[in-house]
Amino acid sequence: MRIDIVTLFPEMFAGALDASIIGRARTSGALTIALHNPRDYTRDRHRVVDDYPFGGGPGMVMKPEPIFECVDAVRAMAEPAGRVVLLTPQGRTLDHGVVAELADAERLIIICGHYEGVDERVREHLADDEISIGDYVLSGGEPAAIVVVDAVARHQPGVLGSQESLAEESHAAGLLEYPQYTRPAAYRGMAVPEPLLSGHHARIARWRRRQSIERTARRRPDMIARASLTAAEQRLAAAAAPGAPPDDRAHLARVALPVHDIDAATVYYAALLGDAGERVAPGEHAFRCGGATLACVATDGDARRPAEVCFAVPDLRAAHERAKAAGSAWVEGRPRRRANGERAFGLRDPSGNRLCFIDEATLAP
Ligand code: 6GU
Repeated sequence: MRIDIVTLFPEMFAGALDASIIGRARTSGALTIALHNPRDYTRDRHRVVDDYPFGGGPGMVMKPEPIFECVDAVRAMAEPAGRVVLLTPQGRTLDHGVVAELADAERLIIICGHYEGVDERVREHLADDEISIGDYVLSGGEPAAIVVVDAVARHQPGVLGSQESLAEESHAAGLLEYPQYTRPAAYRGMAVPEPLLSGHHARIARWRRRQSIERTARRRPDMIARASLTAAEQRLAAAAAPGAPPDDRAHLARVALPVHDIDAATVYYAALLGDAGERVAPGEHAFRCGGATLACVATDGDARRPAEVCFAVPDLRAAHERAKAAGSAWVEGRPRRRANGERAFGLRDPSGNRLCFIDEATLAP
């Protein structure tokens, strides 16, 4: 990709375009950048690039001729003609989608606005696009050009390693990045979260996904609304949203009642509760009761099958530790994934009643 930058202050780009990823992209040839000064395209002795606004008012306006002539000359320097982007606080706001769109072009010609503005004829008859990098005013388009070039360079093939591109994908998916840590594992009493040290890939991935969702829900509720989340993830996001009550306790999620005849039980409980419920599996009919579910489960001829009380918890590991320490009659060795996708473990209370704990992020809908 080739990017031509039209600027009255090319010296502002020294360094910014030479180091790190942009520098690497230029060295590798993935990106070509050239700077052009409209002042070099003036024809008067004083090389004037700005003038007073017609109609009066504060500040100066960038004259049209040096910009038009500069862009004409720049266009002729290479193929294709390129898309002309005017950087101005009045443009559409840069975001991941706009960056991806710009990055698709083979060539961009970026004009940096200055002073109180640019003659309207540049906007109307020269620019194909107008872009702003946020709702605040910069003294000129140069810092914005660096932002645009950096963001666009990251999309060029071969510029990022596969590791680096993960951040891109995360933002494209509409979520903020999860927290990152490196050694040492403990520094000034600040510990790295335990799941990251576990070496257990699935557990690490779960922890990171959850951190991304919670962080996005807390900081960028606008992004969460557009992200694609499972029902369980939506509950996580809702719990983390600003203003949601803090809650790390166990919730009663489901009571599973054994029934001899699932169809007769469905008719009975539908009449009893005034609700048709939902057949969630051939042998299971669920009734929503507030935040919890009453599940009628066919015994399949096992007359002694006991009822089961299930709790949803944010931290299944902590619940497992508590279950072992509390004096349970029996605790399943470790949490497992069940047929319905829930991560859970079973246990029995000292009286032999069947209980289970479910990771709330995996709770079946
Ligand atoms: Cl592109 N230019 C200027 N001058 N100010 C801005 C901007 C651009 N984007 C946000 N503020």
